[in-house]
Amino acid sequence: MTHEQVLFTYVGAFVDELARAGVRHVVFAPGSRSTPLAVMLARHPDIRLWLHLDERSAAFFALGMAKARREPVAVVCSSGTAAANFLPAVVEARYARVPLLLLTADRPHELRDVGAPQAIDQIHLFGSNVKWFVDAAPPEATPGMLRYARMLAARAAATALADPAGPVHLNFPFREPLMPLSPEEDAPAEGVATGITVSRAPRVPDPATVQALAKELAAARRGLIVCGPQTDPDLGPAVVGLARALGFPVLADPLSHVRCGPHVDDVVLDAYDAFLRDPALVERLAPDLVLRFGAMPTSKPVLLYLQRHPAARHIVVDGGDGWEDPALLAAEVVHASPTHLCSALTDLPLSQHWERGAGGEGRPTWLTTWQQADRAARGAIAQRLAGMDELFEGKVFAELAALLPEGSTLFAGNSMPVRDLDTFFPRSQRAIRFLANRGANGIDGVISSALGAAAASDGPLVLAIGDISFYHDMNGLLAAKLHDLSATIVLFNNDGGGIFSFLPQAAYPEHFEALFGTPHGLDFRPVADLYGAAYTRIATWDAFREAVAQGVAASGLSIVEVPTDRERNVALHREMWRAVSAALAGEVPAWA
Ligand SMILES: Cc1ncc(C[n+]2csc(CCOP(=O)(O)OP(=O)(O)O)c2C)c(N)n1
Ligand SMILES: [Mg+2]
Repeated sequence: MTHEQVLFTYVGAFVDELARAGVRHVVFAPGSRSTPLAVMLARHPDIRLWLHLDERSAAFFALGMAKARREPVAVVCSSGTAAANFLPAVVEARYARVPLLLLTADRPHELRDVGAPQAIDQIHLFGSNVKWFVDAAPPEATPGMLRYARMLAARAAATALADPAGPVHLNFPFREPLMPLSPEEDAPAEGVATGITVSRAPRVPDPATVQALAKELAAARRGLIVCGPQTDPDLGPAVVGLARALGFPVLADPLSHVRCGPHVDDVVLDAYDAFLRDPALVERLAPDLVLRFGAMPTSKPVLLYLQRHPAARHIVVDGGDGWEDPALLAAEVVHASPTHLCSALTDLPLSQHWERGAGGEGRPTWLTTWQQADRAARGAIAQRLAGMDELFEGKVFAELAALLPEGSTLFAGNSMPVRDLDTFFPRSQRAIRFLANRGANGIDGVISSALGAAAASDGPLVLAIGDISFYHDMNGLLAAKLHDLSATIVLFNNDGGGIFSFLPQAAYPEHFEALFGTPHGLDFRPVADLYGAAYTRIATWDAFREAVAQGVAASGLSIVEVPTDRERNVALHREMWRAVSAALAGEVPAWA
């Protein structure tokens, strides 16, 4: 065999096994060293290649796709700083548990650390942020080495998916010449047809664990379920079934996939971020047991509330062997699939305990108190928003709740959008999916992640993003133009970092604008022109509704700019919380 035949046969076996392992989408940033991977991926009938020109955006685009599809998505690049640009997305994938495959091309061993061009140390480039790193063996086309190439692909995909999911890095040393062969020149495919199957099963809890937990839950009088960011769409129905059986309220972060969908009923609470700011209520709602699923919720008041009641028995359920307990409150960690655990518990006769035995002040009162607080808070917010003509960032999410059709995805940027989503988007039986980059909470790569999710979604996608986050990833907009993607971007333009006005830093005006507020004065309209997007800067709510409805219905990219003022935004939020407190004082009964 010629050098090229060896190279392309080896890479062909790897790519074919990648497809067999379920990798359907690969994002690709151009370069010479990655030619064998690029050519063999482009040739594979079951793989779709998505070109992106900027590696940082490419990796975030792949992350968004992998997040939305809940399957491994690969991203390919050349050697050198190209590979280094993957790092921010790798970090996010690590902490958000996203199965991302990093395929980097490298110089062969003899050209490392000897001053060769575009050669950097790519060994363990992403450090402890990846679940598995392999510096692949140089290509050979013996049957044994072709089986090795297949093993790499099968194992990389399986490792990325294994709970907790995360990124895997394969580094490929390729020796020149790298010119592709035409398919007719391919070497005979020796050993290429034999694939590897990796079986994967959720961690089904054993009956003894379920029984022991059922006993604890049945004994609790003031139990609470907290659902934070996680991606299993089946958790919603399972957790609501359990909450019903137990008479426990469910605090449902939008990113838990529990807040919206046909499973939703009145045990699902959505206004906790507002009513748990009320100190009297935080005291009154003392739990004796907390059952947590997913990551810690975005809401700071929820975290403070949980920390205020450390005596409650905290049980954290994790489907892998992760440890989601930033408040260090867990008394028990259950490593079992949350959905399976909820179903197994619900199958037991849990509710009999409290319905018959708990007495006059049993769980129904506890649940009702939470529900009343939730209703009062949501009512106060809705009332205040209804009469509001001025543009307020929080109101955008209440408007989107009414505007978004069934099957939509709402991607929320970090900083204020993800928080306002939590506070202002009410629960609903409509299937709306919420996504965000909450692994590492970066304001980078958000546009690319959202467009990756758009490329992987059937329904419409709306991205709600702040101006600095938008600026950070303007390069990401190119994906929409290159791949004819449809998305609507709601751009909150408060000319700077609005979140900092909520923080103690705001009390030091002499440095505040220069160090935290950071106004940039950018007009984003020409950016829309550059990337061929429709652009509307709205001034009224009617204009907002019209622009979003149009964006959602149209194909292509639409940007809807909502101009707001940072200081006024804080004042309006505080007014909202005061209105909630006033409503609570009138409506929630005292409960011993
Ligand atoms: C990559 C990265 N750099 C910096 C930060 C720190 N940071 C958090 S929020 C924020 C400002 C975000 O401003 P914008 O996107 O306009 O949202 P707003 O605060 O106005 O809602 C910054 C700089 C971060 N989270 N990630
Ligand atoms: Mg801003």
